[in-house]
Amino acid sequence: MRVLLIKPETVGIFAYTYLVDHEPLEMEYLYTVLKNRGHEAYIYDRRHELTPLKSKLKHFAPDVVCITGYITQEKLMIKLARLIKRFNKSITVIIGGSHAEINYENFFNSSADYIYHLSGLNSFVKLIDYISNTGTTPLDEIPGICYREKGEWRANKKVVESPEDLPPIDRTYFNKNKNRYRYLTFHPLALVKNSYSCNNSCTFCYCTNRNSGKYACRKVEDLVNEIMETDAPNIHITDDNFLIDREYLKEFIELIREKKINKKYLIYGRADFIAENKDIMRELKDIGLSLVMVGLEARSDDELDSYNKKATLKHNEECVKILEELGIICAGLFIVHQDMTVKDFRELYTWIAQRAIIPTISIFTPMQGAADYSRFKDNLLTDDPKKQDLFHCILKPKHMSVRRFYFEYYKLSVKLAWLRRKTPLYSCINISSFLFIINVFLIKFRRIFIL
Ligand code: B12
Ligand code: SF4
Repeated sequence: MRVLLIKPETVGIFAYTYLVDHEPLEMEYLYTVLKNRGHEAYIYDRRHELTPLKSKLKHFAPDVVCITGYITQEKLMIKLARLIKRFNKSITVIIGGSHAEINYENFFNSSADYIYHLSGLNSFVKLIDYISNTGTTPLDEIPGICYREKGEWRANKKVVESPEDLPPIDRTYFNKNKNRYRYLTFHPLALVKNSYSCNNSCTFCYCTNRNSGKYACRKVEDLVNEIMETDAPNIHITDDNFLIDREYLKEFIELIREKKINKKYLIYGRADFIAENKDIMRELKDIGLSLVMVGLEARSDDELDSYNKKATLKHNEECVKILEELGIICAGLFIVHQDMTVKDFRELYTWIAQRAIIPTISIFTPMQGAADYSRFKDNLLTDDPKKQDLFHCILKPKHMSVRRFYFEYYKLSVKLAWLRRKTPLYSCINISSFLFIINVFLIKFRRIFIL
């Protein structure tokens, strides 16, 4: 079969920069699985490829189209599915990805034939075999898929999976396009997926509920082998929390040394682990750990407790100190919430400004699929999924108007960005970074007329 793999265009602020741009790893996995089953697959990354959808469908003539996407892309994914069916209703359309995994019902009003709601790909293999008439598993026995039966959607049960089942990835697409991919000065940059879910349960977090809430990771040797075989000097391990197990990390460090791998690593990690495991952090720095995205979230224990963070302000303080001492970039992630006063915004600025942190500030968002969602869902100012990008105020602020809240939020973000403007991490930002915005506007304008 011929299978078209669509990575839709970015929605929101990330569309306006090429300074944070990642390979379409999920599509490279689907490509690998399909190639291994003898199918012809093509990655159509609409963030970069300007060919209109219709021409792509005409020239590639797919039997099946797979569409991925995040929450902000929900409407776009539905629209793409509709246009594909309008072009040729015999094309089978499968929707999947992080958003569909938990919120698959949101796609019941789409023209898709199947909705895929798992993290792993074992069921995808079964589904593809079913569609190509080479399989033995009937539809109702394929876990993690939704399909229509007599006009009604039917959702098969989920299963808990492990990333150990993912196939060794085929990086042909990455190798062809690697110069695109970067995280600011870390360029070229490859993504490596090593785990599903997280074993903590912060109430705002969507990721922890994936894979039915069960954390699972790959064997260290598999991770290290993939890193070794990936032709990129910078590796972003996408695990929601890579700093979980001391013994696992010791083995990781040992293997990286043994195989003499010389790369830089970007990871996500928790403040409490960093605060309590300085020795491991020192070793990780020694083998190339360069940046940790760490959810510091707030500057008081009460706020941290309200998120069920299970880490304290003391951990945060210690974590920032350790990362500074070791020369690892602390990319601190913070949340501003709707109970904050103007004074709270000011104090948060001061707290961050006084410490060695390169911050990203998000607005508290009860994301559909996160624990907090049911608590707040009746009070949301909008149910537009595009606004669930962590940069929109979708709850009514307690002490100010929504407009004032945005003003305080942008003031805080811009002041902090200005304060950190000389950090080496931002040294790649120059005038051409801004010219790129014009380019994006032109592309967006063109897509109004030809999608
Ligand atoms: C790197 C990253 C980014 C990169 C972009 C990466 C990229 N290549 O596009 C950047 C920094 C730009 C980014 C931006 C955003 N991101 Co982001 N990002 C991630 C991160 C860390 C890794 C994603 C990744 O590449 N994973 C690797 C791939 C292989 O795994 P996967 O996507 O889970 O796919 C697996 C399965 O889902 C399946 N699959 C995927 N698609 C399909 C399709 C079909 C048909 C099938 C059958 C299967 C299938 O195959 C894979 C096999 O394991 C995740 C968190 C995480 N740890 O996963 C958040 C995450 C995906 N991001 C998220 C969000 C919210 C955003 C933003 C909206 C907002 C923000 N402030 O970050 C923007 C939106 C940008 C956009 N696309 O419009 C959420 C998505 C939640 C949701 N409900 O969709 C996540 C889960 C984090 C979170 N905060 O909860 N992100
Ligand atoms: S915020 Fe981080 S530590 Fe908390 S549940 Fe999510 S991934 Fe885990």
